[in-house]
Amino acid sequence: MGNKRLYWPAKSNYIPPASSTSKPKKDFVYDAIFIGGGAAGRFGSAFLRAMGGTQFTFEADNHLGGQCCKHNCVPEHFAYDNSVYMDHLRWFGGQLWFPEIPDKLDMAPIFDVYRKVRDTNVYQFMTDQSKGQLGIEFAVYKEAKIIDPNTVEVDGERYRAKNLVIATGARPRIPDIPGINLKGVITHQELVGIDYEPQKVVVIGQGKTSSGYTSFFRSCGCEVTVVNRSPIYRWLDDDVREYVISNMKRRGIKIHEGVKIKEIKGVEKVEAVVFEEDGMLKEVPCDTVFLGTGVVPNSEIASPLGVEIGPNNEIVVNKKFQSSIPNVYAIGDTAGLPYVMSKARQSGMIAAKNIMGEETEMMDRTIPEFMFTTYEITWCGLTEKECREKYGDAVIIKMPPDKLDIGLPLAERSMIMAHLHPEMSGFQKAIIEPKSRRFVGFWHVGYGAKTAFQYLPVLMDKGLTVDEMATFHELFLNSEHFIQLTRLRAGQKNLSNL
Ligand code: COM
Repeated sequence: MGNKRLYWPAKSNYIPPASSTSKPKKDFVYDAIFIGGGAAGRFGSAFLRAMGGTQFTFEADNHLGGQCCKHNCVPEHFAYDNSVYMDHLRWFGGQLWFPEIPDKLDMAPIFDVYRKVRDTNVYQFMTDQSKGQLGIEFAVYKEAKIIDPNTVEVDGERYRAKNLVIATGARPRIPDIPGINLKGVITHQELVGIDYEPQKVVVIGQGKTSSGYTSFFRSCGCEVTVVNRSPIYRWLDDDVREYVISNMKRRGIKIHEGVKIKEIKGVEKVEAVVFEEDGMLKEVPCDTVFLGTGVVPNSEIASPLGVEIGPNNEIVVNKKFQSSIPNVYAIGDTAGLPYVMSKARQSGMIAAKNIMGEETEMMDRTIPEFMFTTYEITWCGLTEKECREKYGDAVIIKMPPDKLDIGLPLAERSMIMAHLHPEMSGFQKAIIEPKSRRFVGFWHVGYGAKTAFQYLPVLMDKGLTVDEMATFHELFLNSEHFIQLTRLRAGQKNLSNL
């Protein structure tokens, strides 16, 4: 897989109290043994217990809750929140009542604070909730080895179950580039342990996680250069993409797309990234290279079983999350795309239901997504282009309208920007299939709309029309303006753009 080095995940100082964990039973056949107690394994274990099943969960790390609280979602959001404050202070400094801030702000203390809180709060919560409220039986610091589809071995002892559930997550994909092992080449997992102050950062790859960190580095005042093999953010609607990228450039992030990385240069520590662009060799000096090159599922644990493994190293599963051996399930990132929390947790639930005899498949619901730049970008459903390709037409409701640098959308967190830098207050777009008058896509760039996107796709899947949305109640002034804008058009027999 091109992984020439191990990854170095951040360490924590948390020590789980012995009373919170259990001893697995040797002369017993569990309904399921879960290997891995991250989001997928923890939710699967909890659901199975809620249904009256017996389980035991072996976790190799020192806590339940997985990578999310350690070096994935929580620090990503923590960095993003810091980034928004710093970014806003930069743009507002010296205006209204805002103080000026220095050009360079240190990020090491930001992560020091994060680690301290993580070690005291998050792990303890995961342990207490899992044991006390959910009744999950688990042990930590336990590496499990699979012997056969009903048996695992831990610390030299064998334990049996009717079903095995593999929930071992994924790791960063490390590309095969000369110089990849130099000091200063890091992934988001190592960033949270950073002990020096990056000044010049090159970000290789722009995934949905590295995008937020890219903006974070810039908000801290680093020189930031993005290099990517193909055009970045290809999954976004064209208008949204243009808005997002132009704002990244405006904030001083340099972007090189369509490049071939040749080398990461340095003696002991990284000094520059060399790449080819338009047939020319270019070199960007840096002290940090941040890898945003995707993830690889941790499926190796299943190799003694000979289950089918897919092209990205994932365990191939059906919609019940059964592998090619029916009583061996794989859930969460181990089962491949999509690498999102909702799939991780739902896959645990679905595996548990099937194990307990309730035949269930993952529903084909539209999955909402989000990513950070300095904005929160949320979306569900089709792009405008996809709608036109699929239905031959599209009606668009967007704010601000074309060619208007107006201070709208206007709501919490975009209010001051809308008054001081109106063209940067955000962008949103709803996509309607005009014949049926149904929404087929929603897009939002700004702040505070993420929660709505947990429910919008469900409404959309149920056939939400403009006429129905026009009857919804907005909480004015609201982050996403979809309700009020729709109401302005719903009276039209033949819908037109707004
Ligand atoms: C979230 C971890 S930090 S879990 O999904 O609640 O286990």
